[in-house]
Amino acid sequence: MRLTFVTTNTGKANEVKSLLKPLGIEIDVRAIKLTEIQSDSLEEIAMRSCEEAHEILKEPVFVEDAGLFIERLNGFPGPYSSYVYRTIGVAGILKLMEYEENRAAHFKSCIACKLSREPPVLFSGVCVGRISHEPRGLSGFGFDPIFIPEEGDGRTFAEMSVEEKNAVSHRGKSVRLLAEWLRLMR
Ligand code: ITT
Repeated sequence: MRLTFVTTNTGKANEVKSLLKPLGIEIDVRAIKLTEIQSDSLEEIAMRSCEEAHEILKEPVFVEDAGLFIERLNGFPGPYSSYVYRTIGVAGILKLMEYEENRAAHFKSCIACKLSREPPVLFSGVCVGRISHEPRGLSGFGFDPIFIPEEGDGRTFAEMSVEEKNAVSHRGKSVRLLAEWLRLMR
């Protein structure tokens, strides 16, 4: 079965490929910009994007919507992470958190996969951690330089290899669930 991952984010695509390849699942990546509906729910955004991707490509597809939720900012930027990253960026988030002692945050990943005419199936993963006081590291993408996962040794995601990040990340968890389900569907 051929499966297409629709994303414009090459960082995401690399992580997903690196997770699925060792499990024998080869994917095609298509950089199609889908309509991102305004919603507080990553699940709803992923479902709608997945339906749209399937309508365009008419083949088995999946999409992923992810976000960074900062406790002290009531879950901001959450579903708006992509926009916030493009506008105020890492520096803007650090500024908002400047005098905050509570730096708790989590990343959430939500995958929607549609193989046939059935509605998309959802898989999600969460990674709990905290916001660093300064950016550290050069790998990864987005907010990786300021996120320190709890299940780690104090390094930010951007100081880890793709494999190290995948072992504990929100995306690692959602993609492993997707892979398990695909195995059952074969
Ligand atoms: P697609 O929708 O085309 O897949 P995107 O980058 O717009 O690409 P999202 O809507 O899911 O993807 O945006 C989530 C944003 O949250 C993303 O642009 C990053 O800035 C941030 N983000 C998500 N996952 C991340 C991760 O693992 N590490 C760092 N930042 C992440």
